[in-house]
Formats: sequence, structure tokens, C-alpha cells
Amino acid sequence: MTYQAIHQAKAAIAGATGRDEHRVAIVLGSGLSSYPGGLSGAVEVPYSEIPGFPVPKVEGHSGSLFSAEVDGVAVMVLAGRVHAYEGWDLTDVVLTVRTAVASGCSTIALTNAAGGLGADMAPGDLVLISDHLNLAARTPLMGPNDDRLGPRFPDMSDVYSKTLRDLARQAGEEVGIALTEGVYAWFLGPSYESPAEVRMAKVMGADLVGMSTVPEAIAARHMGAEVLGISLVTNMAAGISPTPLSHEEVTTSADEARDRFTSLIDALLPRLLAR
Ligand code: 8IG
Repeated sequence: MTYQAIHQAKAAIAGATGRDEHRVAIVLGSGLSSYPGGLSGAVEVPYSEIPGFPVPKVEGHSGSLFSAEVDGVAVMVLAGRVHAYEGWDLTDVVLTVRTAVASGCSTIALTNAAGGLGADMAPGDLVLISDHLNLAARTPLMGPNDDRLGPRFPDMSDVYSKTLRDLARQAGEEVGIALTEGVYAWFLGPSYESPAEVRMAKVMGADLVGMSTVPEAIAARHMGAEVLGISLVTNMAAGISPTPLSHEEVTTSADEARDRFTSLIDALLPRLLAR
């Protein structure tokens, strides 16, 4: 049962980190998981040592929780996530984020690598998610609702907090990174979209396409946390650029963006923790 699983995982994290509470959680997307290397004094807890946590199998997702203190406030970094396309139930996909919220994280920053289709987007861009389209025809809230976690019909009118987006933009300005905004469309994957699907997403108002983040954002909002979403555009969506998509293009773009991503998060964290 989810509620019990969340609280067992929470207890294991408190035991392993020596911290009963964390205030902010950051989920790292593919290619971005080197971030905790620069967090001083971080305690690493492999997901395999946290009961119920799903252990990622995809390359570039290491599967560890890092706990650190920044300005005297505890932050949890979730390096590695699992995806529905791997065959995981959405209950498992969102257990990490639900546990973070139950552990005191009232702010959840979700990061990902994504395909871009906005008119002025280019690989390497960091984009704030302003809203989403759930095109996967499923949600982590399917099934009976546990009222201890949140309401049956949670509001989704401000999933990606305007306040947090403003803070992120300020952090970006401080370190010279311009952040645009865009709507993220969740496709199930693991195949990339066909060009017709990308045209469809564009007509529907999408600027980004990806295979993660949306279920986590829904679960975090269900539990009342505030959500920030940041996409790294690693490739243009299918049919927009003349070259076929490859996982290699994705990892190369992520490598090139690593330093910018790190400096953005470093500038952002104190702002998130000060709230
Ligand atoms: I990285 O072009 C990355 N993830 N659905 N489409 C989808 N997911 C992605 C893409 C993409 N690039």
C-alpha cells in the first residue's frame, strides 16, 4: 500500500541520513546526474537501500539519493528516476517524489532532458516548464484515492508554480543563463515521436516533448507541494531538424550543458531553501 511504502521509505532515509526532515527535493534528469558531485558534505543513499524505491536501469540514471545541508537547510537530491516505458507502474514511478514530500519537501524541483519544438528553441537551452499536456493517457492518481495523501480531484491550474518560475529566472539572471518558458507534453516513449505526432503536439500548444516529469508533478501537487520544472533541450523534436534523433545526440548535449545546469541549480538552491 502506497501510504505505508512512503512512510517506510521516509524512515529509512531519516535513518541513513540522520535527518528527519528535508525541505527541498531536486530530481535530476538523464545526463544531469553528476550534480551531487559538487555538493559538499552530501550523504549518499543508494535507492537499493531504501525499501520500495525503484532502481533505475537506464544508462545515465544512477539511482541514489543525496542528502546535504545548504545554508543550514536540508536538501534531498534524487539522482535517477524510472519511467513508465520501462514497465514500471506509475505508483512506483512517483514513490520517490511522494516520499520526498512526506519527508518535509514542500518544494519539488523536477529536471529532465527533452526534445524541443518551440520556434526559437535550440539544443542546449534550459527551459522552465510553464504547464503540461498529459498525452500518455494515464496518471499516478488512477485507482482508489488515499485521502491522507491528497484530494480525489486535485486542482491542476498552477502545477508549475509561477512564484518558483520567477525565482528560477532570477537565479538564471544572476549567473547569466536566460530561461524561456514552455509547455511540456508527456509522451509514453520509449520511441521518439513521429513527425506527425510532433506536429500534433505543436498544434496542441506544446513546446517540449518528453517521457517523464508529468506523473511526478501530478503526484507532488496531489500532496500539496509546489513544483518547479526545468527542461534541458537536448535535441529538436522529430521532423523539426533534418537529422534523425539519437540517444548519442542527447548525451552529448547534456554533457555540453552540464556546467550551465550546475551553476543554475547552485544559484537557485539558496533561493528555494530561503522560502
Ligand atoms: I532527451 O524528442 C529527449 N527525451 N518524447 N521526445 C521525447 N522524449 C525525449 C526527447 C524527444 N528527447
